[in-house]
Amino acid sequence: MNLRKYFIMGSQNCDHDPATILEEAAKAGITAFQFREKGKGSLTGKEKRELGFRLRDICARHHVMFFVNDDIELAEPLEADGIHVGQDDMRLDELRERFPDKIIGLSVSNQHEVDSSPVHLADYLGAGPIFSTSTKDDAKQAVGTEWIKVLKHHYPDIPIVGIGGINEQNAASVINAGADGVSVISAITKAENIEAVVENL
Ligand code: 3NM
Repeated sequence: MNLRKYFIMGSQNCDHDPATILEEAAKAGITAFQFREKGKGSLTGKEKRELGFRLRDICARHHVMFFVNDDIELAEPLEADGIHVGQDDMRLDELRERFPDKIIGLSVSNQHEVDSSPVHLADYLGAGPIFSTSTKDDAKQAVGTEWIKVLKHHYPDIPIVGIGGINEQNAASVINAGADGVSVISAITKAENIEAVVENL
């Protein structure tokens, strides 16, 4: 499982065709992708599903791991490698039972969430927001790279990816804090040169 350069996106994050953006990012060397069709302006139903298939196929061609955010019903038809869930989504033990072979990622933003989650059932943790972000409306308080160190100290065996406000300039500080990878949305969707950004993450 290579989470080093983990691109997340849905059509609501893109000002032109999401498939074109993903194709460029995949060519440039992202190692994982999460289809996160969520929030204002996002697609639902058949349109969401169809976009999911297009994006899944791009990942398959480029050998990029494909994750689905939340949408349990899409994980199977899209043949996702894994599912990423937040604190308010399906319980981890139920998820693990239903998808014994899929990679499960869990977001944890603070100590309280860690204490109230069966963290040991997750295959990796998404830690954030590390820096402040305007991409997610309901993002919690930025926690800084210190949060990576705390998590890594308590769970040395669980891979951790940082998320939230990560870009070319600060990605190294997230990795240096002990993260196994960086997750980004706008650093790639808003990039003028996707290839250069992916390279520098
Ligand atoms: N989850 P950007 S922050 C999807 O803290 C998401 O769990 C977060 O977007 C969390 O890379 C976030 O543009 C948005 O800052 C990340």
